[in-house]
Amino acid sequence: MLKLYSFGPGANSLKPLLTLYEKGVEWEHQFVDPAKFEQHSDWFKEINPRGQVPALVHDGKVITESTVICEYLEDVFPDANPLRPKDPFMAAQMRVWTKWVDEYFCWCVSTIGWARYVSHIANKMTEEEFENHLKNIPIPEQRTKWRRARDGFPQDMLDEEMRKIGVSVDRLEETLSQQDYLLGDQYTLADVCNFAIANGMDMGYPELVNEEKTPGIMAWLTRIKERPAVQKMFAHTKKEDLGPAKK
Ligand SMILES: N[C@@H](CCC(=O)N[C@@H](CS)C(=O)NCC(=O)O)C(=O)O
Repeated sequence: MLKLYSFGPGANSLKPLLTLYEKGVEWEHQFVDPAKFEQHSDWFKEINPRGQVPALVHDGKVITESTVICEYLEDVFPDANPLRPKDPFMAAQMRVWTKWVDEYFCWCVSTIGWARYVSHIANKMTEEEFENHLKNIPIPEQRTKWRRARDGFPQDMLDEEMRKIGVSVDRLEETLSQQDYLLGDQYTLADVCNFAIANGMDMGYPELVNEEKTPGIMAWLTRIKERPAVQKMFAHTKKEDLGPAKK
């Protein structure tokens, strides 16, 4: 039994969704509704005490951390459309890319996303609702992030994160202007994990990601979106189709 808990096709949740569709295995999806803060509910924290998605449950065992989930799926289903190079050196290069997403690229995009979008959710609550809600958030750093989403992020922090987004875009373009995928010809978890964060940047950051400045990234995004598994995933994994999360 394989069950994924996720916010649907975006950011960290997108990584295992893409991997599961590429693998074509039997699995079940449970949508965790961020609008209802279901990631901080007691039932979900029993699955992931950190109160974050995605989380995978396989035969009663819980696997967390989006990139780790993808590697786990690769280990359990190695023959179904391999997404990790067999060559140890190339596998190491893949992990340099996935580590970079998790430690650098994802964070700057996330902070700007919180300032732009999560701030609206945080500001809809009354002071009392907000303070009560904070008590359900298990990670102290996430509590700070929620507070900043409500009160405003320091401008120097936003400037620095925007600078890092620029660095990230340049790094991706440098490679993708020369080859189809991040490791060359093979589509791997390096692409899955970077795509999960980069998808939509042409709309969110049109001044940075566009046909003129970053043709390599644009072609790579299109190439990935044209993959049958990716098309199927986006067609099937709509938030509204999944309904509210149930225990
Ligand atoms: N390092 C974790 C990060 C997970 C994460 O940040 N999840 C976000 C969604 S992309 C989340 O659950 N945010 C809700 C919250 O923290 O309140 C991973 O890669 O899985």
